[in-house]
Amino acid sequence: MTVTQSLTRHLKNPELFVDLASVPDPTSAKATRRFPVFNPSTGELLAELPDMDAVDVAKAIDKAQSAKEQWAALTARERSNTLWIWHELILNHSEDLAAVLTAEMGKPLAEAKSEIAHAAAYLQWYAEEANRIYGETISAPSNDRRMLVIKQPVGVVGAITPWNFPASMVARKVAPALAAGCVVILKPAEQTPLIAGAMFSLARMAGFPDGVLNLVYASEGDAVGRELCSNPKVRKISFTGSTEVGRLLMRQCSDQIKKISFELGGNAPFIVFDDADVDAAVEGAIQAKFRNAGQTCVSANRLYVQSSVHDEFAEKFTQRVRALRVGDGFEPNVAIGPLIDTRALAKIENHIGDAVEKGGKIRCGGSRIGPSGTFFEPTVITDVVSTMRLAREETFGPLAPIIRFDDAEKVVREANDTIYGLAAYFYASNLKRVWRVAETLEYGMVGINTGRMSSEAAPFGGMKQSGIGREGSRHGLEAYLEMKYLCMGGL
Ligand code: TXE
Repeated sequence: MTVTQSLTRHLKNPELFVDLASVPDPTSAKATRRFPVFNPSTGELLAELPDMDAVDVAKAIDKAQSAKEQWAALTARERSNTLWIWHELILNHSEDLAAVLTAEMGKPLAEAKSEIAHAAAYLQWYAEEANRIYGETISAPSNDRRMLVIKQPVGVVGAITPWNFPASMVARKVAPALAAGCVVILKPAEQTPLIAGAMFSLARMAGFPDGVLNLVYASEGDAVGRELCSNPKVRKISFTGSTEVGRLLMRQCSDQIKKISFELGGNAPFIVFDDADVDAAVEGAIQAKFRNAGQTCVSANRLYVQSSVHDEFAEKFTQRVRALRVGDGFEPNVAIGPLIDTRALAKIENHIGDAVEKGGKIRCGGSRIGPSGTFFEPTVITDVVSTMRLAREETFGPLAPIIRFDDAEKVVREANDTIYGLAAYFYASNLKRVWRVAETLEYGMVGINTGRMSSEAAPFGGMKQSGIGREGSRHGLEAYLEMKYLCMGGL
């Protein structure tokens, strides 16, 4: 790997990250093939990484397989201790880690710092949780038998992570897997592999035995995904990304009935009822929509606002959006960084074009910023109807469509009318309404009078085509454990 000055100039301790070069075994990757990583704010080249192929992945799987028994044989306390050391190292290097994140992903430095803290919180949570893997004893139907349930690690895990939260997604998968006694092969997104490398570099310092954590860099996911899904030594795939790739991986895992955990796309409704605190709803919508430039799977994709509060909400919200500063994540007071790539720009433009053609009115924003780069103005569109593309598909960008509604029962049905079921939000004060709406929304996570709910202590994941399984909390640990029933007879 070669790391350029464009990256190291942001770091207090560049040596640590230059040392990344030795994280993947350099002899295992084809020496001649490299792929570039760019800063999306400036277009600068940050690094060139070895582009690994299926053969390299197979080697990483073998390495993981050979470390499996050693890691699983440690006591829970020993595994927990190593996770704690990794947690401490991440905290100690959090400034540099945040800088790497901003450089390769573009998000504002303050958001990058909060993501590193969130990633560290997963390590802390699962360092604690490693000591709380419990089995069961069951009252047997006859006295000559004893019946027990024990939990054991699944084994070798293949993890594939996306670019939008490239640090916390790594921690959210790797920490519970390690706590459960599993070993991992991780493939980070091609746009943001450096933060994963930096975290693994610290993991090596923390003292995880060789082969327990394996990093695979690749310029695209297809070959790596195929090998992880088809290699019988891999017992589980944990994936966060698009629903489309999730479908493909599910098909590829079907031959071996491989275990899967998927966290996929969303189309989150954000409903403001007439009994809501409008100012609080505006703040909640700003958070739920514009965090990470709208590039989150739980981003408020459709804002439904009841008629009697619609104009007040639209006015106040638009004013707040106009004030959001767009720019390079390293500049002070920037709230919105660049989009990840030109494909993302094209998608948002397509959604705006379709909405305007069908009667949507742009209240602010609506255009790219500058002749080059991937900056886009935070945009509000009103007069939106549910049939427009921006209300049916996940935009994954700083675009907030507002849909006016009258009927409080009908709006929940409309909110549920999507193939997705990840996150939903609503603002209301009437207790009866709060309870009914919370129960009726077909979503894995519901934010009530809040625009932010992600936490290491809570189960994150979706219903319908938004995924399978949950990450975070004790449920996230169960995903890496096999349940074994033991029956002892002749007593
Ligand atoms: O996702 P991909 P993309 C959604 C969001 C976004 C859209 C496309 O709507 O606009 O997906 O984003 C790896 N086998 N989300 O194209 O392609 C890839 O290398 C195995 C929501 O970036 O799914 C990367 O590591 N792996 C989401 C990861 O999958 C493959 C976050 C995600 O990339 C692969 C990201 C293959 N054939 C996008 N093809 C969320 N849930 O937060 C790609 N990959």
